[in-house]
Amino acid sequence: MSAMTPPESSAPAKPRAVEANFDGLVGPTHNYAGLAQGNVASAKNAEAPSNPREAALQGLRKMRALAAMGLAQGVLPPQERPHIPTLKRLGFSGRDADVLKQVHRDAPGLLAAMSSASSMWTANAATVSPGADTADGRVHFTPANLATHLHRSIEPVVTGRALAAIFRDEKCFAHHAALPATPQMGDEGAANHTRFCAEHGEPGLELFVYGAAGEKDPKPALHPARQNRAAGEAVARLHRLDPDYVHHAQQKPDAIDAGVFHNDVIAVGNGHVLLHHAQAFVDTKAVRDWIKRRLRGRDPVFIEIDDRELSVADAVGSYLFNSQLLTMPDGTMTLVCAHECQDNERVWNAIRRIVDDRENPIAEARVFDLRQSMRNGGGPACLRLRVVLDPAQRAAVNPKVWIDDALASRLEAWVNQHYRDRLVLADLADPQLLDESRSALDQLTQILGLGSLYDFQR
Ligand code: SUG
Repeated sequence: MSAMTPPESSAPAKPRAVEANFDGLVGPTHNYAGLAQGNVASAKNAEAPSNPREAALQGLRKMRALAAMGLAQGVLPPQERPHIPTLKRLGFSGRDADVLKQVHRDAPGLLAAMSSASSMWTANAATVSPGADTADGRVHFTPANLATHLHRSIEPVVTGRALAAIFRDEKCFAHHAALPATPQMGDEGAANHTRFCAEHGEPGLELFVYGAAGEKDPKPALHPARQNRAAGEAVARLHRLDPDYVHHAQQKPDAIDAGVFHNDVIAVGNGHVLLHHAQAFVDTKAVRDWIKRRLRGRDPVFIEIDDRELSVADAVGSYLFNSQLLTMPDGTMTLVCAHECQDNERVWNAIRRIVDDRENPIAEARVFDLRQSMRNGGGPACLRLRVVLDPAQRAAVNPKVWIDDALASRLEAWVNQHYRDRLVLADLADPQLLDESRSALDQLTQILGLGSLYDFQR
């Protein structure tokens, strides 16, 4: 051994890959329009007044807290709403104020759809596969086409631009176009995609959950199945995943009818842990057997909650399974839940049971007030996109989007300066709201170093 070689004990620990969470910043037009079919909270709160300022601040408090817990926390920008270019594509014309006046008069439903702040739910922004799983070692991104809902189907173009502006380096990141937006190819992104692994940087398994596939498969009777099997299959191909480590599982149609419009409303996985309700999958045994067979380097831990402990209605009302399950720097896991979990005694008892059980690594639950988003059916896990990054990839991310106390404070001040604290549907026709939103977003692209992201800037 040469004198230059340090003894093994003093060798620096190998820098590790981390899972970063990129939360969607709530946009200035956050409102309750009842647009989402099969989403119980969206229907229940339709036409209630919203508070965009509080919504954005609630989201920022969660981001700030997770960064303070030692986690890699990023932010994704909201989109430009109302979206005048789409309204023009739909035949409205004239100056922006004229367009708003006409659409408000002739097609108020279209105005609401073009004004939704739904891009805040970044679990639906894209599907992301870490470099440890892809054939070329790059992190792959496919924006979701969100084909089943008009208000969401207009997100992927700007989502793709935002992801490309943040994950710029082609040596580290591969960006795909959204899949064709057809009824056979509905793709809702990471909300129906779960990765299992021994450590975040190790090769993992990717589980794609779908609501609809072939003619012969059972279908929900009341609500749309928003994710198609063919979409998951296409994403797995695009991301160059090893088919041996990919599994496609069907969601229970009855659960979709009971308000489980995405898999992340009834199951959450992280590392070697899967926490799920008994009603999540058509074939739970097949999912578990596949994970047991394929997971490398660790035995999986399954935490199942059955109907006796919690009904699907309790799961949908509390969003327990939409908690974020996060690996802490010390290796234990923390469940980041919505306040609604604490409000329901049965749910809170289930969480206490999970945290007290030494057989699983979940050691703590943290509760956040995200009520503004929850009233539209968006919980903690809906608000974030997970991106596993090795040290070189992490260093290649646009540095201005990482949340620390300074950026959180800067964004809070920005929200307080630009956002209204009350919005009803009639306000969406106010040209002043459009101007306010554009000047806010113009400033935001500078704060986050995103260049000319929005149509109004191009
Ligand atoms: O697509 N709500 C969203 C909520 C998305 C939640 N995401 C995940 N589970 N990952 C949706 O249903 C409601 C908008 C309104 O009604 O105004 C809405 O789009």
